[in-house]
Amino acid sequence: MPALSAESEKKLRLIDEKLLEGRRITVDEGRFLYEEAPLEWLGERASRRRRALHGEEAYYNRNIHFEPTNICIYACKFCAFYRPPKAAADPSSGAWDYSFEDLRAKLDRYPAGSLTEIHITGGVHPDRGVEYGEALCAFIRNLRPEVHIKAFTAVEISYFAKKSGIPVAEALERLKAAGLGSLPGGGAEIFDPEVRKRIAGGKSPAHTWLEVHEIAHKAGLFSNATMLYGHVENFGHRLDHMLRLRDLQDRTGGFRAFIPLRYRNDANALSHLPEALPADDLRNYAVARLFLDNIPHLKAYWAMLGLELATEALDYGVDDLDGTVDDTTRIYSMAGGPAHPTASVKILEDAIRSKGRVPVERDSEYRTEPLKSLF
Ligand code: V47
Ligand code: SF4
Repeated sequence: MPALSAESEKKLRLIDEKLLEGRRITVDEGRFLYEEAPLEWLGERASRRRRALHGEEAYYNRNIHFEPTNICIYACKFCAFYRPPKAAADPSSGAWDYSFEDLRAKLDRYPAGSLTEIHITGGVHPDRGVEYGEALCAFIRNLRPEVHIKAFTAVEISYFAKKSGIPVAEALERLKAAGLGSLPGGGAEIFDPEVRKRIAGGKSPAHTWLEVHEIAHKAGLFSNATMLYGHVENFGHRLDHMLRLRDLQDRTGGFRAFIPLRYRNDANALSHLPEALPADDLRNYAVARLFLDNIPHLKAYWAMLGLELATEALDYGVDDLDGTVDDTTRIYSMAGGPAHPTASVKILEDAIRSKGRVPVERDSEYRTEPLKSLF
Protein backbone atom coordinates (compact mmCIF):
# COMPACT_ATOMS: atom_id res chain seq x y z
CA MET A 1 0.00 0.00 0.00
CA PRO A 2 1.49 3.43 -0.97
CA ALA A 3 2.41 5.95 1.75
CA LEU A 4 -0.57 7.93 3.00
CA SER A 5 -1.13 11.53 1.91
CA ALA A 6 -1.13 14.21 4.61
CA GLU A 7 -4.92 14.40 4.29
CA SER A 8 -5.31 10.65 4.81
CA GLU A 9 -2.94 10.73 7.78
CA LYS A 10 -5.19 13.39 9.29
CA LYS A 11 -8.33 11.32 8.67
CA LEU A 12 -6.72 8.33 10.30
CA ARG A 13 -5.82 10.41 13.36
CA LEU A 14 -9.39 11.67 13.67
CA ILE A 15 -10.78 8.15 13.43
CA ASP A 16 -8.29 7.02 16.05
CA GLU A 17 -9.44 9.79 18.40
CA LYS A 18 -13.04 8.75 17.89
CA LEU A 19 -12.21 5.14 18.62
CA LEU A 20 -10.28 6.10 21.74
CA GLU A 21 -13.27 8.08 22.99
CA GLY A 22 -15.53 5.07 22.33
CA ARG A 23 -17.45 6.91 19.61
CA ARG A 24 -18.97 5.10 16.65
CA ILE A 25 -17.42 5.21 13.21
CA THR A 26 -19.51 5.99 10.15
CA VAL A 27 -19.89 4.07 6.91
CA ASP A 28 -17.61 6.60 5.17
CA GLU A 29 -14.97 6.16 7.85
CA GLY A 30 -15.32 2.39 7.56
CA ARG A 31 -14.78 2.63 3.81
CA PHE A 32 -11.70 4.77 4.37
CA LEU A 33 -10.33 2.12 6.74
CA TYR A 34 -10.90 -0.62 4.14
CA GLU A 35 -9.33 1.42 1.36
CA GLU A 36 -6.45 3.26 3.00
CA ALA A 37 -5.61 2.27 6.56
CA PRO A 38 -2.33 0.36 6.88
CA LEU A 39 -2.99 -3.24 7.93
CA GLU A 40 -0.69 -2.92 10.94
CA TRP A 41 -2.58 0.16 12.13
CA LEU A 42 -5.86 -1.72 11.81
CA GLY A 43 -4.50 -4.74 13.70
CA GLU A 44 -3.37 -2.53 16.57
CA ARG A 45 -6.69 -0.66 16.85
CA ALA A 46 -8.79 -3.82 16.50
CA SER A 47 -6.64 -5.52 19.16
CA ARG A 48 -7.08 -2.54 21.47
CA ARG A 49 -10.86 -2.84 21.10
CA ARG A 50 -10.76 -6.63 21.53
CA ARG A 51 -8.62 -6.26 24.65
CA ALA A 52 -11.08 -3.77 26.14
CA LEU A 53 -13.88 -6.29 25.62
CA HIS A 54 -12.22 -9.60 26.43
CA GLY A 55 -8.74 -8.96 27.81
CA GLU A 56 -6.32 -11.63 26.64
CA GLU A 57 -8.89 -14.42 26.57
CA ALA A 58 -9.70 -16.20 23.32
CA TYR A 59 -12.56 -18.66 23.15
CA TYR A 60 -13.40 -22.02 21.66
CA ASN A 61 -16.05 -24.65 22.31
CA ARG A 62 -16.58 -28.37 21.94
CA ASN A 63 -19.06 -28.74 19.13
CA ILE A 64 -20.09 -30.86 16.21
CA HIS A 65 -22.15 -29.99 13.16
CA PHE A 66 -25.06 -31.90 11.68
CA GLU A 67 -26.09 -31.15 8.11
CA PRO A 68 -29.34 -33.12 7.79
CA THR A 69 -29.63 -32.75 4.03
CA ASN A 70 -28.03 -30.95 1.12
CA ILE A 71 -31.23 -31.08 -0.93
CA CYS A 72 -32.26 -27.48 -1.43
CA ILE A 73 -34.97 -25.55 -3.22
CA TYR A 74 -32.53 -22.68 -3.75
CA ALA A 75 -29.46 -22.64 -5.96
CA CYS A 76 -27.11 -20.02 -4.53
CA LYS A 77 -24.31 -19.46 -7.01
CA PHE A 78 -21.56 -19.58 -4.36
CA CYS A 79 -22.75 -22.89 -2.92
CA ALA A 80 -20.93 -26.14 -3.69
CA PHE A 81 -22.98 -28.05 -1.13
CA TYR A 82 -26.57 -28.09 -2.39
CA ARG A 83 -28.24 -30.57 -4.72
CA PRO A 84 -31.59 -29.79 -6.41
CA PRO A 85 -34.66 -31.76 -5.24
CA LYS A 86 -34.76 -33.72 -8.48
CA ALA A 87 -31.30 -35.15 -7.66
CA ALA A 88 -32.61 -36.74 -4.45
CA ALA A 89 -33.41 -40.06 -6.10
CA ASP A 90 -30.11 -40.31 -8.00
CA PRO A 91 -27.44 -42.04 -5.89
CA SER A 92 -24.65 -40.64 -8.09
CA SER A 93 -25.74 -37.01 -7.52
CA GLY A 94 -24.04 -36.56 -4.16
CA ALA A 95 -27.37 -35.71 -2.52
CA TRP A 96 -27.93 -36.88 1.06
CA ASP A 97 -30.77 -36.88 3.53
CA TYR A 98 -29.90 -38.31 6.94
CA SER A 99 -32.46 -39.90 9.21
CA PHE A 100 -32.81 -39.32 12.95
CA GLU A 101 -31.24 -42.76 13.43
CA ASP A 102 -28.18 -41.56 11.47
CA LEU A 103 -28.02 -38.66 13.90
CA ARG A 104 -28.32 -41.00 16.87
CA ALA A 105 -25.36 -43.04 15.52
CA LYS A 106 -23.36 -39.83 15.16
CA LEU A 107 -24.15 -38.63 18.69
CA ASP A 108 -23.36 -42.08 20.10
CA ARG A 109 -19.73 -41.48 19.14
CA TYR A 110 -19.50 -38.71 21.77
CA PRO A 111 -19.49 -39.74 25.43
CA ALA A 112 -21.65 -37.74 27.85
CA GLY A 113 -19.98 -34.45 28.71
CA SER A 114 -17.69 -34.40 25.67
CA LEU A 115 -19.81 -31.90 23.70
CA THR A 116 -21.54 -28.68 24.63
CA GLU A 117 -23.10 -27.76 21.28
CA ILE A 118 -24.57 -29.22 18.14
CA HIS A 119 -24.66 -26.82 15.18
CA ILE A 120 -27.31 -27.68 12.57
CA THR A 121 -27.66 -26.12 9.13
CA GLY A 122 -28.47 -27.64 5.79
CA GLY A 123 -30.35 -27.32 2.54
CA VAL A 124 -33.91 -26.00 2.48
CA HIS A 125 -35.77 -29.26 1.83
CA PRO A 126 -39.01 -28.69 -0.10
CA ASP A 127 -41.11 -31.03 2.07
CA ARG A 128 -40.10 -29.83 5.52
CA GLY A 129 -42.07 -27.48 7.72
CA VAL A 130 -41.71 -26.56 11.36
CA GLU A 131 -42.85 -30.05 12.42
CA TYR A 132 -39.55 -31.43 11.12
CA GLY A 133 -37.53 -28.85 13.06
CA GLU A 134 -39.50 -29.52 16.23
CA ALA A 135 -39.07 -33.27 15.92
CA LEU A 136 -35.31 -32.89 15.32
CA CYS A 137 -34.83 -30.61 18.34
CA ALA A 138 -36.95 -32.86 20.54
CA PHE A 139 -35.01 -35.93 19.41
CA ILE A 140 -31.69 -34.33 20.36
CA ARG A 141 -32.97 -32.90 23.61
CA ASN A 142 -34.25 -36.31 24.61
CA LEU A 143 -30.95 -38.01 23.75
CA ARG A 144 -28.57 -35.32 24.99
CA PRO A 145 -30.34 -32.79 27.22
CA GLU A 146 -27.03 -31.13 28.17
CA VAL A 147 -26.09 -30.22 24.58
CA HIS A 148 -27.05 -26.74 23.34
CA ILE A 149 -28.94 -26.87 20.03
CA LYS A 150 -27.87 -24.05 17.70
CA ALA A 151 -29.94 -24.78 14.65
CA PHE A 152 -31.50 -23.54 11.42
CA THR A 153 -30.56 -20.41 9.56
CA ALA A 154 -33.13 -17.65 9.19
CA VAL A 155 -33.63 -18.90 5.62
CA GLU A 156 -34.56 -22.38 6.86
CA ILE A 157 -36.84 -20.97 9.58
CA SER A 158 -38.59 -18.67 7.16
CA TYR A 159 -39.30 -21.66 4.91
CA PHE A 160 -40.48 -23.82 7.85
CA ALA A 161 -43.04 -21.12 8.72
CA LYS A 162 -44.20 -20.74 5.13
CA LYS A 163 -44.51 -24.48 4.58
CA SER A 164 -46.48 -24.94 7.81
CA GLY A 165 -48.65 -21.88 7.12
CA ILE A 166 -47.80 -20.14 10.40
CA PRO A 167 -46.11 -16.85 11.35
CA VAL A 168 -42.35 -16.90 11.98
CA ALA A 169 -42.96 -15.96 15.64
CA GLU A 170 -45.05 -19.09 16.15
CA ALA A 171 -42.48 -21.27 14.38
CA LEU A 172 -39.74 -19.93 16.63
CA GLU A 173 -41.82 -20.39 19.80
CA ARG A 174 -42.52 -24.00 18.81
CA LEU A 175 -38.86 -24.68 18.02
CA LYS A 176 -37.80 -23.11 21.30
CA ALA A 177 -40.30 -25.21 23.22
CA ALA A 178 -38.86 -28.30 21.49
CA GLY A 179 -35.32 -27.45 22.61
CA LEU A 180 -33.86 -24.93 20.15
CA GLY A 181 -31.29 -22.82 22.03
CA SER A 182 -30.05 -20.31 19.43
CA LEU A 183 -29.79 -19.55 15.71
CA PRO A 184 -26.58 -19.82 13.70
CA GLY A 185 -25.59 -16.85 11.59
CA GLY A 186 -25.85 -18.38 8.13
CA GLY A 187 -28.04 -17.29 5.24
CA ALA A 188 -27.12 -13.61 5.68
CA GLU A 189 -24.67 -13.59 2.73
CA ILE A 190 -24.73 -9.93 1.68
CA PHE A 191 -27.83 -7.86 2.37
CA ASP A 192 -27.57 -5.46 -0.57
CA PRO A 193 -30.46 -6.49 -2.87
CA GLU A 194 -28.54 -6.26 -6.16
CA VAL A 195 -25.57 -8.30 -4.97
CA ARG A 196 -27.84 -10.76 -3.18
CA LYS A 197 -29.81 -11.29 -6.39
CA ARG A 198 -26.59 -11.95 -8.31
CA ILE A 199 -25.21 -14.54 -5.91
CA ALA A 200 -28.21 -15.99 -4.10
CA GLY A 201 -31.04 -15.82 -6.63
CA GLY A 202 -34.47 -16.40 -5.15
CA LYS A 203 -33.37 -16.87 -1.56
CA SER A 204 -35.16 -14.91 1.19
CA PRO A 205 -34.32 -11.21 1.00
CA ALA A 206 -32.31 -9.30 3.59
CA HIS A 207 -35.36 -7.95 5.40
CA THR A 208 -36.63 -11.50 5.99
CA TRP A 209 -33.28 -12.58 7.46
CA LEU A 210 -33.21 -9.54 9.72
CA GLU A 211 -36.87 -9.98 10.75
CA VAL A 212 -36.36 -13.64 11.70
CA HIS A 213 -33.43 -12.67 13.93
CA GLU A 214 -35.34 -9.77 15.45
CA ILE A 215 -38.29 -12.03 16.26
CA ALA A 216 -35.91 -14.66 17.65
CA HIS A 217 -34.24 -12.09 19.91
CA LYS A 218 -37.62 -10.89 21.14
CA ALA A 219 -38.55 -14.51 21.89
CA GLY A 220 -35.47 -14.80 24.11
CA LEU A 221 -33.31 -16.71 21.62
CA PHE A 222 -29.87 -15.32 20.85
CA SER A 223 -28.14 -15.69 17.51
CA ASN A 224 -25.08 -15.08 15.37
CA ALA A 225 -24.64 -13.19 12.12
CA THR A 226 -22.42 -14.03 9.15
CA MET A 227 -21.27 -12.05 6.12
CA LEU A 228 -20.12 -13.79 2.95
CA TYR A 229 -17.45 -11.59 1.34
CA GLY A 230 -14.80 -11.67 -1.35
CA HIS A 231 -17.01 -12.40 -4.39
CA VAL A 232 -18.73 -9.62 -6.39
CA GLU A 233 -19.44 -7.21 -3.55
CA ASN A 234 -17.49 -4.04 -2.75
CA PHE A 235 -16.53 -2.41 0.55
CA GLY A 236 -19.70 -0.30 0.48
CA HIS A 237 -21.81 -3.47 0.38
CA ARG A 238 -19.90 -4.94 3.34
CA LEU A 239 -20.45 -1.76 5.35
CA ASP A 240 -24.13 -1.66 4.41
CA HIS A 241 -24.38 -5.25 5.67
CA MET A 242 -22.67 -4.45 8.96
CA LEU A 243 -24.69 -1.25 9.40
CA ARG A 244 -27.95 -3.20 9.20
CA LEU A 245 -26.62 -5.63 11.81
CA ARG A 246 -25.42 -2.78 14.03
CA ASP A 247 -28.84 -1.11 13.84
CA LEU A 248 -30.66 -4.32 14.71
CA GLN A 249 -28.27 -5.05 17.55
CA ASP A 250 -28.95 -1.56 18.97
CA ARG A 251 -32.62 -2.52 19.16
CA THR A 252 -32.37 -6.08 20.49
CA GLY A 253 -28.88 -6.89 21.79
CA GLY A 254 -29.49 -10.49 20.67
CA PHE A 255 -26.40 -11.12 18.52
CA ARG A 256 -23.54 -12.86 20.27
CA ALA A 257 -21.00 -13.21 17.45
CA PHE A 258 -20.22 -11.84 14.01
CA ILE A 259 -18.65 -14.33 11.62
CA PRO A 260 -17.20 -13.07 8.33
CA LEU A 261 -17.03 -15.96 5.84
CA ARG A 262 -14.59 -15.68 2.96
CA TYR A 263 -16.14 -16.92 -0.29
CA ARG A 264 -14.42 -20.22 -1.24
CA ASN A 265 -14.38 -20.88 -4.95
CA ASP A 266 -14.25 -24.64 -5.52
CA ALA A 267 -17.01 -26.48 -7.40
CA ASN A 268 -19.66 -23.78 -7.60
CA ALA A 269 -21.20 -21.46 -10.17
CA LEU A 270 -18.84 -18.57 -9.27
CA SER A 271 -15.63 -20.60 -9.45
CA HIS A 272 -14.19 -18.19 -12.01
CA LEU A 273 -13.86 -15.57 -9.25
CA PRO A 274 -10.53 -15.52 -7.41
CA GLU A 275 -10.65 -15.82 -3.61
CA ALA A 276 -9.77 -12.99 -1.24
CA LEU A 277 -6.15 -13.01 -0.07
CA PRO A 278 -5.16 -13.54 3.58
CA ALA A 279 -4.34 -9.83 3.96
CA ASP A 280 -7.90 -9.01 2.79
CA ASP A 281 -9.29 -11.41 5.38
CA LEU A 282 -7.28 -9.80 8.18
CA ARG A 283 -8.27 -6.30 7.07
CA ASN A 284 -11.90 -7.38 7.00
CA TYR A 285 -11.76 -8.78 10.54
CA ALA A 286 -10.16 -5.61 11.85
CA VAL A 287 -12.65 -3.26 10.18
CA ALA A 288 -15.51 -5.45 11.40
CA ARG A 289 -14.19 -5.29 14.98
CA LEU A 290 -14.04 -1.50 14.80
CA PHE A 291 -17.30 -0.87 12.95
CA LEU A 292 -19.50 -3.42 14.72
CA ASP A 293 -19.00 -1.93 18.14
CA ASN A 294 -22.04 -3.56 19.71
CA ILE A 295 -21.65 -7.26 18.82
CA PRO A 296 -19.45 -8.69 21.56
CA HIS A 297 -17.64 -11.51 19.77
CA LEU A 298 -15.79 -11.73 16.47
CA LYS A 299 -15.27 -15.27 15.26
CA ALA A 300 -12.67 -16.58 12.82
CA TYR A 301 -14.30 -19.80 11.72
CA TRP A 302 -11.23 -21.97 11.31
CA ALA A 303 -13.09 -24.78 9.50
CA MET A 304 -13.58 -22.39 6.60
CA LEU A 305 -10.35 -20.40 6.78
CA GLY A 306 -7.85 -23.03 7.95
CA LEU A 307 -6.46 -22.95 11.48
CA GLU A 308 -3.28 -21.08 10.59
CA LEU A 309 -5.01 -18.03 9.19
CA ALA A 310 -7.74 -18.13 11.85
CA THR A 311 -4.95 -18.03 14.46
CA GLU A 312 -3.36 -15.05 12.68
CA ALA A 313 -6.76 -13.31 12.85
CA LEU A 314 -6.44 -13.29 16.66
CA ASP A 315 -4.14 -10.28 16.07
CA TYR A 316 -6.87 -8.46 14.11
CA GLY A 317 -9.73 -8.23 16.58
CA VAL A 318 -10.82 -11.86 16.70
CA ASP A 319 -11.59 -13.42 20.10
CA ASP A 320 -13.15 -16.75 19.07
CA LEU A 321 -12.04 -19.63 16.84
CA ASP A 322 -15.29 -21.68 16.96
CA GLY A 323 -14.92 -25.28 18.07
CA THR A 324 -13.59 -28.78 17.71
CA VAL A 325 -15.99 -29.52 14.77
CA ASP A 326 -14.59 -33.06 14.42
CA ASP A 327 -14.97 -33.37 10.66
CA THR A 328 -18.75 -33.02 10.80
CA THR A 329 -19.33 -30.27 8.26
CA ARG A 330 -19.05 -30.37 4.49
CA ILE A 331 -20.25 -26.88 3.48
CA TYR A 332 -16.67 -25.59 3.36
CA SER A 333 -14.74 -28.70 2.45
CA MET A 334 -16.93 -29.05 -0.66
CA ALA A 335 -16.10 -25.44 -1.62
CA GLY A 336 -12.32 -25.57 -1.00
CA GLY A 337 -11.95 -25.31 2.79
CA PRO A 338 -9.92 -27.82 4.87
CA ALA A 339 -10.85 -31.33 3.65
CA HIS A 340 -11.46 -32.89 7.07
CA PRO A 341 -11.88 -30.07 9.58
CA THR A 342 -11.19 -31.44 13.02
CA ALA A 343 -9.33 -29.97 16.00
CA SER A 344 -8.78 -31.31 19.48
CA VAL A 345 -9.04 -29.03 22.49
CA LYS A 346 -5.24 -29.17 22.68
CA ILE A 347 -4.83 -28.04 19.06
CA LEU A 348 -7.16 -25.07 19.61
CA GLU A 349 -5.57 -24.15 22.93
CA ASP A 350 -2.05 -24.39 21.44
CA ALA A 351 -3.11 -22.15 18.54
CA ILE A 352 -4.43 -19.54 20.98
CA ARG A 353 -1.33 -19.77 23.19
CA SER A 354 0.91 -19.33 20.15
CA LYS A 355 -0.42 -15.76 20.01
CA GLY A 356 0.31 -15.15 23.69
CA ARG A 357 -3.37 -15.36 24.55
CA VAL A 358 -5.29 -17.29 27.18
CA PRO A 359 -7.48 -20.11 25.84
CA VAL A 360 -10.89 -20.32 27.48
CA GLU A 361 -13.56 -22.88 26.79
CA ARG A 362 -16.98 -21.29 26.46
CA ASP A 363 -20.51 -22.57 26.06
CA SER A 364 -22.77 -21.43 23.22
CA GLU A 365 -23.68 -18.25 25.06
CA TYR A 366 -20.03 -17.49 25.84
CA ARG A 367 -20.44 -18.36 29.49
CA THR A 368 -17.23 -19.74 30.89
CA GLU A 369 -17.88 -20.22 34.61
CA PRO A 370 -20.54 -22.95 34.51
CA LEU A 371 -18.29 -25.10 32.32
CA LYS A 372 -15.74 -25.46 35.08
CA SER A 373 -18.33 -27.04 37.35
CA LEU A 374 -20.03 -29.08 34.60
CA PHE A 375 -17.00 -31.05 33.49
O1 V47 B 1 -24.93 -18.89 4.71
C1 V47 B 1 -21.81 -21.55 1.69
C2 V47 B 1 -21.72 -20.07 3.72
C3 V47 B 1 -23.16 -20.36 5.44
C4 V47 B 1 -19.86 -21.09 0.82
O2 V47 B 1 -23.33 -19.26 13.68
C5 V47 B 1 -19.98 -20.42 2.04
O3 V47 B 1 -21.50 -19.99 14.58
C6 V47 B 1 -17.88 -19.56 1.80
O4 V47 B 1 -24.35 -20.72 9.06
N1 V47 B 1 -17.71 -20.15 0.58
C7 V47 B 1 -23.73 -21.36 6.42
N2 V47 B 1 -18.99 -19.67 2.54
C8 V47 B 1 -22.77 -21.59 7.57
C9 V47 B 1 -23.20 -20.99 8.86
C10 V47 B 1 -22.19 -20.80 9.96
C11 V47 B 1 -20.86 -21.12 9.77
C12 V47 B 1 -19.97 -20.99 10.85
C13 V47 B 1 -20.39 -20.56 12.08
C14 V47 B 1 -21.73 -20.23 12.25
C15 V47 B 1 -22.23 -19.79 13.58
C16 V47 B 1 -22.62 -20.33 11.19
O5 V47 B 1 -22.09 -20.96 4.74
C17 V47 B 1 -24.02 -19.87 4.33
C18 V47 B 1 -22.98 -19.28 3.39
O6 V47 B 1 -22.72 -17.93 3.68
N3 V47 B 1 -21.20 -20.71 2.53
N4 V47 B 1 -20.99 -21.79 0.62
C19 V47 B 1 -18.67 -20.91 0.06
N5 V47 B 1 -18.52 -21.45 -1.16
FE1 SF4 C 1 -29.32 -23.90 -0.34
FE2 SF4 C 1 -27.99 -22.72 1.66
FE3 SF4 C 1 -26.63 -23.66 -0.46
FE4 SF4 C 1 -28.18 -21.49 -0.74
S1 SF4 C 1 -26.34 -21.65 0.59
S2 SF4 C 1 -28.14 -23.29 -2.13
S3 SF4 C 1 -29.87 -21.94 0.68
S4 SF4 C 1 -27.80 -24.89 0.98
